[in-house]
Amino acid sequence: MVKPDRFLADLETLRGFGAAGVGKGVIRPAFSEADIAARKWLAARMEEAGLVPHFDPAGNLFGLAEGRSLLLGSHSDSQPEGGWLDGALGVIAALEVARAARAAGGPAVSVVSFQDEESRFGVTTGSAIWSGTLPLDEADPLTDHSGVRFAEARGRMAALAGDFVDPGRFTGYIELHIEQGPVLDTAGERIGVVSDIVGIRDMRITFSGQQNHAGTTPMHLRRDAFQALGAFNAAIAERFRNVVTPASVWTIGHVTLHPNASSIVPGRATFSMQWRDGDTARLARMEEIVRATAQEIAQERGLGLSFGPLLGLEPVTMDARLRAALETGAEAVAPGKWRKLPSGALHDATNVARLMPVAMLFVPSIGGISHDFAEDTADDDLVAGLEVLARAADIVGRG
Ligand code: HGY
Ligand code: MN
Ligand code: MN
Ligand code: MN
Repeated sequence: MVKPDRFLADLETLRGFGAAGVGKGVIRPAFSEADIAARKWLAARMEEAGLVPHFDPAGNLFGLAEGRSLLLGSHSDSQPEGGWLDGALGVIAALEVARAARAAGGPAVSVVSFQDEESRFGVTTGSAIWSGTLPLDEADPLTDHSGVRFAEARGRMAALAGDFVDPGRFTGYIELHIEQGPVLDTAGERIGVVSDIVGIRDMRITFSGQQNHAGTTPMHLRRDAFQALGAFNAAIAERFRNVVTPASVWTIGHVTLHPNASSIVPGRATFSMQWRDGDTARLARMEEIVRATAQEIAQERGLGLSFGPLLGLEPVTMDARLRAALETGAEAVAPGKWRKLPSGALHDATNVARLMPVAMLFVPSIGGISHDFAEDTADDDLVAGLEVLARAADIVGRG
């Protein structure tokens, strides 16, 4: 049997690595001191649970059961201003289910905490590398927003790293995660069984204009990189209108102006352009609009334009057998208080789906808040998620 108190205590301990001191928030980006310390603690907890801890070259941490096993897990790195449960919940729940499975004499469960799911460098970098979506030699030159290269960051864990784990030792993958949206919380439901996960495209775009004096440069003579960004943002919203659906989303979340001074006309604007949708064709259509609009605006305004590497993942559908096990568990633990729903957030399961059958389940996020220090979930919903995961693992393992 799973032990909710031990599970909640481990969750609280993990929160202490990179605790932000605001709400229950954490600051535990991939390969940060807090992240590496947390992974070392997780490795020790895995060993205590009778699993063999194993780091791979991408910084992913596995807790390996003997022989073939079901893989449960998520990620333990966080966004720059992260919630305490995003990823951490799935890793700690996996550890608790692995302990219970071992105590019950099987079926065997292994555990994983993927690295850089929060995409400080690539897009869900650690599981993308492990699954072959992103070759390590293509990941190494990727930089974070401050210019640190992935190769340098992963070098901080090189002494711990062994080979990549053979995916063939796992029969499937199930990930417990917070919903990170408003659906379950608004409906007063406790469990979400995921049907599919959206696809994503993410790229950096740079407009290069003319840095100049903010007082003496007449407006009609300016080649202002921020004005180009503003025009781009308005234009894509207009041009997406007859392409997107209410489920389509796009975000300009990171902007660097150069030189970023109030009395200087910005000479350069580099920004992240990210869009998500459940349909690959629509993602491609949105890309055409992004590129064409940026080119038009650069041309009209006499600015330079460059596109960074386009990173992306396709939409994936969850495995029917694993999903059915989750539905059985959900009906047992939260009868009438669960639903099937798509995931608008990206998860490591998207990459693992290239290697084996995958499925996901959600617990509610209070107020639908995530990627924010205020992210939280009621303890009894966290425990309900743990119990559904344990039941599903047992059904699948005995299948
Ligand atoms: O952005 C995402 O969907 C994920 O939480 N990293
Ligand atoms: Mn996550
Ligand atoms: Mn996240
Ligand atoms: Mn995620």
